[in-house]
Amino acid sequence: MNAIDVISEKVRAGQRIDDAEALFLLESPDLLAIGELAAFANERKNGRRVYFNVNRHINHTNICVNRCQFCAFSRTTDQPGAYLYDLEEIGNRTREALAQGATEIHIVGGLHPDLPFDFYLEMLRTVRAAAPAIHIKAFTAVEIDYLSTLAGLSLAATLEELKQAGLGSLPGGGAEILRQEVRDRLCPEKISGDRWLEVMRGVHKAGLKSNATMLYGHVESYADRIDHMRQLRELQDETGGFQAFIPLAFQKENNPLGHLKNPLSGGVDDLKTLAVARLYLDNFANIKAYWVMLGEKIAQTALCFGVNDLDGTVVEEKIGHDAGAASPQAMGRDDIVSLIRMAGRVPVERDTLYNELRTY
Ligand code: V47
Ligand code: SF4
Repeated sequence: MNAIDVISEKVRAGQRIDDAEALFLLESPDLLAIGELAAFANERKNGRRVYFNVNRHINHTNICVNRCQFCAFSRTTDQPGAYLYDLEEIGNRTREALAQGATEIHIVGGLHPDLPFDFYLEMLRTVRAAAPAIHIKAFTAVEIDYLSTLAGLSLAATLEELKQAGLGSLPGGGAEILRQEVRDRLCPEKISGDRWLEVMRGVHKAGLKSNATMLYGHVESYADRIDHMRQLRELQDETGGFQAFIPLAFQKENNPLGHLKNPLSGGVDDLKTLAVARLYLDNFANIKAYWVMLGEKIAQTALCFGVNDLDGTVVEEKIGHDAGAASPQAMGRDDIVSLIRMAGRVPVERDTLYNELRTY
C-alpha cells in the first residue's frame, strides 16, 4: 500500500491522522486523492449541506499600535487614511445590516492607543440597542488581551464585562502562525502564540464560542502549518470551544511582506490546505473557505475538497481588500446560494452559533 492509501484507510476507519501524515499530505502533489478523502470526511460529518450566514463586518478603526509585517490595514493616528468610527456611525451600519437581513455583526479593529475600555462596551451596547436580536461576534484574542490590560481587569473579568454589554462570540483572527520563530518575523509586537491559545482557553471557559484562523502563504513552511493545526487540535480536544477553522490566504499588496515569492501559495495550495485541515482537524465541525481572501472561484471549488462553510455576505471588508484582495466587497444572499448550488451542494443559512435558519 502507498502512503496515501494507508492514510485513507485510517480516515475511513474514523482514526485520527498524525502530524507526519498531515505533513506528508501537504507535501504531496496528489491534490485530487487528498481532496476526495477530505470530501469523504466532510460528507460523513455534514452531508452535502454547506453553511453561510448573512452578516456585516464593522472595522471600527484602523489605528493600531502594532505593525504586523503582513498588514496593509493598520495606520498610526497621524497617517493619511487613519480613521475611527464614532458610535453614531456604528449604530447606522448596524441598522443598515439589519435592514439587509443580517443576523451577525462581525467587529474587529486595530489596537487603538487612546480609546478607553468604556468605548468598547459602548460600541457593543450601541449595536445591541440598534439591533437587539443580532449576534455580535467581536474582537480577536489579540484585542481581548489588549482590552484586558486597558481595563486593568483579569481576562475572565474583562470577558464578563464584554458579555454583559452584548458580546456573543469571538472571531478567529490574530492566530497567524502560532510558532514563535515565525511570529518573530511576521508580527514581533503581537501577543505570542501561547498567549493567543491561553486567551482562547479563557474565552471558551467563559462559555463563549470562537473561531480559529491560520494566515498562510508568506514565510512559513508546511511544518509550521501542521504545528499550528496541532496546537489548535489539542486545545479543541480540551475545550471544544472552536466552531470553525479558517485558513486565510495571504494577500500581497501594500505590505512589507508582499514582495516575497513564496512557492507555497496559489490555487492548488489553497485547496490542499483546506483539505488537509478537514482531515487533520477531526474535532472541528466546520472548515470555512473565506471567499474574501480566496476569491469566489477557489472558495466554490473548495466545496468539493472538504469545506462546508463559506462565511457570509460580509459587506465592507477592509483587511483583505486593503492588501489587494480581488474579491467583491460583498456577496448577496442569492449569489452565495447559487454558488453553493452550482457546486452540487445544498445551501443552508445559519446563524453565528450554527443553528440552521433556512435550507434553500
Ligand atoms: O487577524 C491581515 C488577517 C485577520 C492580511 O472568525 C490578512 O469568522 C491575508 O480573522 N492577507 C482578520 N490575511 C480576518 C479574520 C476573519 C475573517 C473572516 C471571518 C473570521 C471569523 C475571521 O486577517 C487578521 C490577520 O490574520 N490578515 N492581513 C493579509 N495581508
Ligand atoms: Fe494591528 Fe491587527 Fe494589523 Fe497587526 S494585523 S497591525 S494587530 S490591525
